[in-house]
Amino acid sequence: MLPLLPAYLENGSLDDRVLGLVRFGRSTSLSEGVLTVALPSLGAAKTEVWRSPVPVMRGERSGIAFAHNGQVLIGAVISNDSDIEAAARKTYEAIVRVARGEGYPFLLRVWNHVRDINSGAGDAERYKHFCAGRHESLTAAKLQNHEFPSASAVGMVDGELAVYFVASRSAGRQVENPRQVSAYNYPREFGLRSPSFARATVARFGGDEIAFISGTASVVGHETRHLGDTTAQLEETIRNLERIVTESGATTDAVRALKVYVRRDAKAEAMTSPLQSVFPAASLLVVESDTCRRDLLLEIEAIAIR
Ligand code: 3EB
Repeated sequence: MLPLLPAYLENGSLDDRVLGLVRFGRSTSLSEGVLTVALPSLGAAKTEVWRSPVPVMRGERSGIAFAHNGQVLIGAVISNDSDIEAAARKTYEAIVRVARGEGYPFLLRVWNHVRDINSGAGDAERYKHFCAGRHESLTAAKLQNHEFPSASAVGMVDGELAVYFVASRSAGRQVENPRQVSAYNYPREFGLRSPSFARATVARFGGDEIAFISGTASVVGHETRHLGDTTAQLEETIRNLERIVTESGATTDAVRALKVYVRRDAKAEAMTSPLQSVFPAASLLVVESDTCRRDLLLEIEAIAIR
């Protein structure tokens, strides 16, 4: 069995063993099952490909393009609604409906891309509206805090909302980071509705255990650390990653994929070698994007396998 891991490639195309294919570019679209998100890649890798060990079944329902293989379903959806709260609400309603309808009711991992994620002041920030819409749909679908999927939520420069996700036939195990307040318990200053995600989810497929580590940043407790200092934020983020990897039952050697989101003015080249020395087996995808807090200069997600 191939483990459920993404490959970060220069290019790629769909065939009958591809569960999901995402391109990182300058515009946002969903066409013929291929999602393109407006997050320019800063390296050679521009495509995320999820291969299946067995042929997949492909479909489309409620605006979601998906493929499944008997174990997992990977779906992609975009919304062109400029009301980001409504876009998030409808998108998450559709995700839950399709995941359950196709027989993959457990959301393991969700990637969220929000245009101009930091625009708007205070509670009017687009990210906070996104959080409100997501929260409303997930709680309407009867998900408890400890059932939220792992996630990332970052900015993009075109479109309104683009989301892709991995859902499973059997439940994953949610893992939190003791160095950090659980996002769903963030205090009121971070918005009327807390961000609905787990720090990690661990799933078992055949003999493999896969840990999906959420977008991780320089947050300790609930506070951003090291304002304006990219190097120190990277170091703090690595400490958070090491801890959540350990809490997930994996090791730093078992981290196989890292996606790095960096703000325009952060130095992306300086991140590669510290990351490769801590996570020697990881392949890297580096993209330019905003993060969900103005003061976070970078966010890093990971996938580990055992
Ligand atoms: C943080 O630790 C950084 O809203 O889905 C990371 C991962 C972050 C996911 C989300 C937000 C999300 O709070 C931000």
